[in-house]
Amino acid sequence: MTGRKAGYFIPCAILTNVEISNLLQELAMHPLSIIVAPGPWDPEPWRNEFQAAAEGRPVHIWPQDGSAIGDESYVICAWKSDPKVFDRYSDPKAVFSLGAGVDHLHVLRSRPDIPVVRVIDPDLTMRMVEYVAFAVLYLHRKIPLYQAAQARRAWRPMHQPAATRVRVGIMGVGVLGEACGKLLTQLGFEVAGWARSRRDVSPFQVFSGQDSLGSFLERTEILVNLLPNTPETAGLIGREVFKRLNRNGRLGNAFFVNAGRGETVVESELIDMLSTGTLAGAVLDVFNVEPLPEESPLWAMENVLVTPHVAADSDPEVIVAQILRDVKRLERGEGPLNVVDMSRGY
Ligand code: NDP
Ligand code: OXD
Repeated sequence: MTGRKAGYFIPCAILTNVEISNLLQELAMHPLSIIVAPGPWDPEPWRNEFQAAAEGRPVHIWPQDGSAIGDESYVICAWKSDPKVFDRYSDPKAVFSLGAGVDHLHVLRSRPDIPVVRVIDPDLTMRMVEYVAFAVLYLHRKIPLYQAAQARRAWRPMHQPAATRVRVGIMGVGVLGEACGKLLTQLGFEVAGWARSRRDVSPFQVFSGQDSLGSFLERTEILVNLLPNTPETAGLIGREVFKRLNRNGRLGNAFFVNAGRGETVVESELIDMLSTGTLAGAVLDVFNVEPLPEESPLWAMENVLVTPHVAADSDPEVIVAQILRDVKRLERGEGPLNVVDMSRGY
C-alpha cells in the first residue's frame, strides 16, 4: 500500500477498495478483554489456557476477579454461570459457550443484539462418537448381562444378532448426531435419524418433523438422544415415545441412550419404563437434575449405566483456541463463526 507509507495526507480516492477495507479493519482493531465465567467448573485450567493463548489480552475469571474488570470492550466465555454475569457485564461483543449446548444461555434470548457462539470442534465431536459407539455396542453385545453372570461366576453364552440386523435411531442429527450415525453405519448398524428439517442428502435415512416421529420410533430398537434442550424438545421423550419403540426386532427389546440433555426426558416415566421392562436397559449421561441426586432410583438400577455428564468433555486447550480465533475475527471487524440462532434455541 504505497500511498499509506508515503504519509497521512493521501486522499482516499487513490487507495484501492481492498486497501481502504484493510485500513478500516486495522483502525477497528483493538484488543478485547476476555471474561471467563466457568460456573461449576474448576476455573484454573481455563485461566491458564486463556492466559497462555490470549497474546496479552486481559483475562478475568468471574466472579473471582470481578472487581478487576474496567471499562474495556470484552467478550464473555461462559458455562452454566450465574446469569448475573450478563447483568454486570451487559454489553459483550459476543458470548461464547464453553460447550456445544447453549441452553444454559437462555437468558440471552431477550438480547438478539449479542451474538451467541457455540463449540463445533472435531475433538468434542469425536468424544461424543466414542461415547455413543460404546453405549450402543455395550447394549447390543449384552455386556450388562455378562457382567451380572460374571458376578455369579456363571458361564452363560447368549444369542447375539449381527449389527446389520439391529436398528439404531438417533434423535437429533446435527453435528454430533450425524457423526455418531456415520460411525454406527460403518459398524454395520441400520441407522436412521430424526431431525426438525428435511434432508435431501444424508449418509443414512433421516425422518423429519413431528409427523414422522411415530414411524421413526416404530423401527428403532436402540434409541439414542442427541437433541438440544429447547422449548420444543423439553419433556419430549417420555412414556409414549418409549412405548412405541420396536421390541420385535432382532434384539427382542428396546434400549435408550441419552447423551443430549436430561431436560428433554420425563425422568419419572423413564424410570417407570425401565422398572417395568418396557425399556430393557439404558446408558445415561445427562439428567433432569445434575449432579444426579443421591436418592434417584437410577443409581441402583441393574439395567442402567450412569455416567456423570462426561460423554464429550470440553478440552480447554481446544475450546480456547477456537474462541481466540473468533476474538481475532471480532477485533478485525468480522463476525464470529458458529453463531447460534437463539430464537430457535440451538
Ligand atoms: P446441533 O445443533 O448441531 O444439532 C441439533 C439437532 O437436533 C439437529 O439435527 C436439529 O434438527 C435437531 N432438533 C432440534 N430441535 C428439534 C426438534 N424440535 N425436533 C426435531 N429435531 C430437532 O447440535 P449438536 O449435534 O452439536 O449437539 C446436540 C446436543 O448434544 C447439544 O445441544 C447438547 O445438549 C448435547 N451435548 C451433550 C454433551 C455431553 O457431554 N453429554 C456434550 C456436547 C453436547 P435440524 O437438523 O433439522 O436443525
Ligand atoms: C456440551 C456439554 O454441551 O458438555 O458441550 O454438555
